[in-house]
Amino acid sequence: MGRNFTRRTFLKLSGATAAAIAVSGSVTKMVSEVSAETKAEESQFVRSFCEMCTSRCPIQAKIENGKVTYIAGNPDWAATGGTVCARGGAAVSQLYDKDRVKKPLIRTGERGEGKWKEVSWDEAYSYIAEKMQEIKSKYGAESMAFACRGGTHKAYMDTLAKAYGSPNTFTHESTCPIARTVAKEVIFGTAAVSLDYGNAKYLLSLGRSFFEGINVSQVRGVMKAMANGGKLVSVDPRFSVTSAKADEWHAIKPGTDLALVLAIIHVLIRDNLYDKEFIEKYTEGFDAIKASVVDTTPAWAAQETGISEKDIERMAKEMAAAKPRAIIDWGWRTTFSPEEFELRRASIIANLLLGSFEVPGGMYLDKSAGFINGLVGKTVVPGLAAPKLPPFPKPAKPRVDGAQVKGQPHFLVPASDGVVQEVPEAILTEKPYPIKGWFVLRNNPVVSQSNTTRVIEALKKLDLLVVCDVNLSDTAWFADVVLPESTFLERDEGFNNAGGSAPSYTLRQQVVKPVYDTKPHWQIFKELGERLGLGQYFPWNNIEDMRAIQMGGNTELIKAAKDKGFINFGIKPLFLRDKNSVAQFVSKYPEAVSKVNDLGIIDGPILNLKTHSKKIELMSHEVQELFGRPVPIYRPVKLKEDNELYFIQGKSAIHTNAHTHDIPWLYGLMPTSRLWVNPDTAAKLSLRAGDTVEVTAESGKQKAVVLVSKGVRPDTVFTYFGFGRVSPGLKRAYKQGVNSSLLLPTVMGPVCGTALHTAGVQIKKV
Ligand SMILES: Nc1nc2c(c(=O)[nH]1)N[C@H]1C(S)=C(S)[C@@H](COP(=O)(O)OP(=O)(O)OC[C@H]3O[C@@H](n4cnc5c(=O)[nH]c(N)nc54)[C@H](O)[C@@H]3O)O[C@H]1N2
Ligand SMILES: Nc1nc2c(c(=O)[nH]1)N[C@H]1C(S)=C(S)[C@@H](COP(=O)(O)OP(=O)(O)OC[C@H]3O[C@@H](n4cnc5c(=O)[nH]c(N)nc54)[C@H](O)[C@@H]3O)O[C@H]1N2
Ligand code: SF4
Ligand SMILES: [Mo]
Repeated sequence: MGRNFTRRTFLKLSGATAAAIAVSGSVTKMVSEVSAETKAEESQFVRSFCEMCTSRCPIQAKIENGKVTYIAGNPDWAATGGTVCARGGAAVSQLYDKDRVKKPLIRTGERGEGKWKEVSWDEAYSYIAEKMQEIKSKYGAESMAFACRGGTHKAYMDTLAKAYGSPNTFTHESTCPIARTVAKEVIFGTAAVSLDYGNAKYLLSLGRSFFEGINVSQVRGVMKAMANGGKLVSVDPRFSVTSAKADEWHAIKPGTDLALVLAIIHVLIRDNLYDKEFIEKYTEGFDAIKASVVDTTPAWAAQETGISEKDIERMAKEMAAAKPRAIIDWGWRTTFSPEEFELRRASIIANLLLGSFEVPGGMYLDKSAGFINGLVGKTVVPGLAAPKLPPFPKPAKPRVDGAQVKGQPHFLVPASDGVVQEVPEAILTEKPYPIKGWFVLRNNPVVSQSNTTRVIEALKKLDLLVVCDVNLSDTAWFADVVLPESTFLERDEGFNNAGGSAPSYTLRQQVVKPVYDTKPHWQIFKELGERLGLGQYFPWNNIEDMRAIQMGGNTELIKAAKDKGFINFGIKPLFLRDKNSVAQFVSKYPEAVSKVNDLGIIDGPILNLKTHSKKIELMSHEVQELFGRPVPIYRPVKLKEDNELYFIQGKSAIHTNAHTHDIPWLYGLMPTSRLWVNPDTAAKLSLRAGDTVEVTAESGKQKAVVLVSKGVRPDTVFTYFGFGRVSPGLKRAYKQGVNSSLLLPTVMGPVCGTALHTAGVQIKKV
């Protein structure tokens, strides 16, 4: 499983020299080349992929004397260049943290009192199974909800939920990117569309915080584009690290980005700067868009956004000059204003007007195994197979949030994600029916959902709360049972689909044996399933069985993945409308030549999308029918009262969401957060840097220490997300900094159920 590495070679490279040089990707590459050549007795590097955030970068972990001592990027993974971010490197500190949950816990005191007894796994399973059966017989299986953040664990969780009989499975997506997901589905008939940053000539970020909301491959893509002369424009109410690195920073008024995008579309159409040929051939609904932007002039948008008319005109023209390699980023966390859906679809429409689709430096359809096999006409890349399972029982009731339920407001939200904020609502209101039990894994809704106080109130009403986490998270603090999962460095897993512009699979491998009495999620779900009499839905014995199922028994591929940490199939990034990349693809797979048209491109798939018209839909009949919104229209939203300040948040480069703040190394680097206040605002309120203020919103109050900075608009305050933790079990992070979620109301945007992370607040010195 590990990379072979002799003790002698290792010693040669260890010590100060290796420590000094090992940070660079090229050196880790050198190390791995040495190791690959050397047949030896000892494994020193194990390849896997990181789980310190959702980017899941391929890594290699160095082991010395049975302990992990260092995490580097997988040197063979081109997109990250063998690098990791600070959080990835700090996985070691999470692994050996003495404050982790070491054994399953059952609550002995009142909920939230912090009184627990350590129990065996057997006792924990019995307790959970008994309560789950009780909930099923008293209220029906649908009264049990299951939530995780998406990932490799989701399939196991969903299997347990469906086998048990509940339709209510959730991810955290409605608190994150659901608006762009639904926008893509409406326009392309699929959400599997990505952006090629590396080849972009013009990149407009509407609060996409590349250098703090990190995905290492994307960061490197943006850096490559900039190094090649590409322009980066940051539109953000605060001076983020991305704003600092950008060619331009525009401190937009929060919640008005849609006006900017509609003005850009206006200019592109008004001045005939759009890609007419592309629009005519591949899209539907241009006339409706054209009619809708007649009045969205730069002069109008300037009043809404605070960005000057001249700058907006110039931006649109510069984008047109850079087309098709120009991108308005569709965002990652898409939760600023209630009109997120419209903002994200307008951004995609602007990109389409620029012809920025299936070309380098533009948007592209993900090239999955199925996609590639379809082009070639036979299987050249294996898809990830799933175990054959008996049919699931039909749930007695539809989903509690109405996702994909006809006639319900969340009809367009994928049922595989749902609208997770509806869980606390259903617990509290018992509408449309009560939720009585909640199984939460790798998700911390007490901090990551809005209105912490209300979420806690809901948790207190549950008959059963099971939390599977690596530490005593804010949600775990209120649980009946805490199941400690082995950290990602301690667990083997099946394959993870890591494809984008070409198919690839990464493999998670156990780097060291669990330090404490913990288990991997797949084992937890299987064992709990068996305890519930649902063993037939987990028809495999161990993870090797699962890997074999996924790879259709291809042992060679499994071996290759274990050695390398991933498998790809030697396919270079494929952009269907780019002659060179198509030629390259056809030289590898000559069978695909029949798909190439007279222009030397492959456009069959673009003309055969899963939309109603089979084309790209600029105007949506479906959204028209359901919501009376055929095209994006600017609807001004009131996010604050006159005497309030906009309250916005963002990711810090050092921490992940509601996860890492208690991890010793990362806590050491950034133990707390401050509230950014503009000097003019500070002067008005007689505030100085370091003062403590009370921040008041409709849903609660928080104390915050002020940072006076011109890096935020005078009408806005900013803080990094994930601080102010409420679990005393997080001994370091507890109550450090601002819990932004406590200040946010539970508001859902129309069309896609996205959460809202902007609120109006008042601040006063205390
Ligand atoms: N280091 C690190 N990396 C991460 C994460 C992490 O927690 N830490 N989390 C990962 C996850 S889950 C995600 S979703 C991504 C998030 O990646 P992004 O979505 O890029 O990052 P955020 O910081 O959430 O983005 C918010 C930015 O938008 C600005 N903003 C707020 N309101 C507005 C507005 O109305 N208009 C505009 N234009 N800007 C606004 C904020 O000031 C902030 O800079 O990062 C991922 N990577
Ligand atoms: N106010 C406000 N709220 C926000 C945001 C914001 O900017 N402002 N951002 C939103 C965004 S973009 C997102 S994505 C969500 C994220 O919020 P969540 O979906 O809750 O995800 P995380 O915070 O990444 O991690 C959740 C939990 O996973 C645990 N965990 C970590 N590794 C493992 C593991 O290997 N196994 C198990 N079982 N558990 C593990 C962590 O300890 C943590 O308790 O928050 C959203 N909420
Ligand atoms: S971006 Fe950082 S924390 Fe996230 S997976 Fe990659 S290395 Fe790990
Ligand atoms: Mo997110």
